[in-house]
This record gives sequence, C-alpha cells and structure tokens, in this order.
Amino acid sequence: MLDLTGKNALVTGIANNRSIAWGIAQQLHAAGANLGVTYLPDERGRMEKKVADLTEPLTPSLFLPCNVQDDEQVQATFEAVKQKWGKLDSLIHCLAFANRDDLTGNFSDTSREGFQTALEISAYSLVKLAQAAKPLMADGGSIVTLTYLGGVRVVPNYNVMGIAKAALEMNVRYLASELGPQKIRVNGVSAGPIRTLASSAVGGILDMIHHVEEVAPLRRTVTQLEVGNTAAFLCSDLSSGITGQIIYVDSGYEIMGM
Ligand code: NAD
Ligand code: 0WE
Repeated sequence: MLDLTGKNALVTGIANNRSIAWGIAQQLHAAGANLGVTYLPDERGRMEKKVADLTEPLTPSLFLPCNVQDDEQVQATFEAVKQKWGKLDSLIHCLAFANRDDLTGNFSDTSREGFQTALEISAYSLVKLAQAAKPLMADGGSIVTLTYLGGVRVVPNYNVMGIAKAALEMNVRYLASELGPQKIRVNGVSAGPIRTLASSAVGGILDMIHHVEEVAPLRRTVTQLEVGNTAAFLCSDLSSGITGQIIYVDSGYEIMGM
C-alpha cells in the first residue's frame, strides 16, 4: 500500500482549487504525509488568505511564503523546515511562469528578459530548491517536479516555456545523478493539459483539451488527482528504484504519432 505516514512533504505551487499542486497535496495527505505548504506572496496578502483557507482541511504543519526568485525567502523556507521538522522527505516543485506575451506569437521574437524570466522561475528554481533541501534530506528523500510535453516536442504557443521545460527535465537528470548516492531521488511527472489558472490564461487551451479527448488512448484528459497519485507514488517507498525519470500522466497521448 502507498503509505506516507511519518514522512514530511513540502508542496509548492498551490494557487487555488484547480492547481495541480492542490491535487498532489490532497493525495499526499490521504496517504498520511505530514504537509508543509508554500505560496507565492503578493502585496495585499490575498494569495496567503486564499491558500490558507483552501489547505486548512489538510492541516499543514508549515505554511510559508516562498517566491523562488527571492533567495532569502527560499532560505527562510528551508530554515523553518529545519526548525520545525528536522528532516524533509519529499519536495514537490509545481510552479512555472513566463510572460504572457511570450506564450503567443513568434518564438523568434522572445526577448532576452522574457527568456531569463521563464528559465529562472520555471527551471532554475528546481536547482535552487534542491540545493536548499539537500542538507535536510540526510536519510534520503524524493524530489518531484511537474513538466509538459512541450519541453520535448513543439506545441504551438508554448514557445519559451518549452525551452524552460527542456531545461527542467535535464535538471532532473543531473540532480538525480548527483543526489542518488545520498539516496535522494529526483523525478518529473509530465501531465497532459488540465484546466488550471496557468493554462486557462492561455488562448486555445480548450481546443487542446478537445484534441486530447479525441486522440489520446484513454479518450479523455487527466485530473489533478491522477497527477497527485503518481506524485504520491514517487514520494513513497513503492518507487524506491526510480530516479531521473519523466513519467507521463497524460492518458497515453505521448505515444501517438497521429
Ligand atoms: P497554477 O497556476 O495553479 O500553478 C502555478 C503556480 O506557480 C502557482 O501556484 C503560482 O503561484 C506559482 N508561481 C509562479 N511564479 C512563482 C514564483 N516566482 N515563486 C513561487 N511560485 C510561483 O497552474 P498549474 O497548471 O497547476 O501549474 C503547475 C505546474 O504544472 C507547472 O510547472 C506547469 O508547467 C505544470 N503543468 C501544467 C499543465 C496544465 O495543463 N495545467 C500540464 C503539464 C504541466
Ligand atoms: O506549463 C503550463 C503553463 C505555463 C504558464 C502559463 C502562463 C499563463 C499566464 C506559464 N506562465 C504563464 N504566464 C501567464 O501570464 N502548461 C503546461 C499549460 C499550458 O500552457 C500553454 C499550453 C499548455 C498546455 C501555453 C501554450 C500552449 C499550450
């Protein structure tokens, strides 16, 4: 059985009840994990309130602001984990960002700044979080990130995010190689398109979802909870021999050529 009792899991990337990270947090909680939740703070504290209210039923024992662009916030997050928990078992990296203008139009128009933003938030952040988590995973651990097929194949308009996901997937392999001897496993879950805050802000996401419903072997899209189940598996000892992998949770869409 999938059992995460006694394991401390830190979940990033919950923005609302449609977030993939929310599906993951619910499944980690259902498997018995002790949760910590981070959120992206804003000036008015609206995100803090929203995420606090949403996650309250999962009784997280840590609730912290963590903008991955701010080294001090990342440091403070893991300092709090150290003080409260002593050790960390699982880290869920479930965030991405590119300027909206860069997710439409010609890829060749991507600005230097837009490229940097997308790669810093969506790919470098995994390195930064792994760096901070490493000393807290002395008994080993599991790091899981979320990726998308657009990092491997060309998906119209995904543009600079595709480059960021390619870098993210390579981060998974380099981190898995380096941290393996310390029994830290690092894997990615490549989810099919799901309606979330991030994806709904993108034109044409509904058409993409309909395409998946017609073409994918399972003839449907996947849910946040299905992605959450795979993430929970990757955090559990059931996946003890798996590291450096990208697992597709996409109704089988990735295997199709037509
Ligand atoms: P979402 O909008 O719910 O989540 C994105 C999260 O990123 C938000 O919680 C946001 O606060 C956070 N974030 C953005 N900038 C940040 C920063 N500087 N510091 C800290 N957090 C920051 O959308 P989602 O679709 O659940 O996205 C979660 C992950 O899943 C992303 O990596 C995304 O690429 C990936 N993914 C999504 C889909 C999809 O179709 N929705 C498919 C495959 C992979
Ligand atoms: O990774 C993602 C979403 C990433 C994302 C979305 C936004 C929208 C709002 C990153 N940054 C932003 N910035 C914003 O201002 N997905 C896998 C979902 C997604 O996004 C697409 C997709 C799919 C699928 C963009 C174009 C084409 C397909």
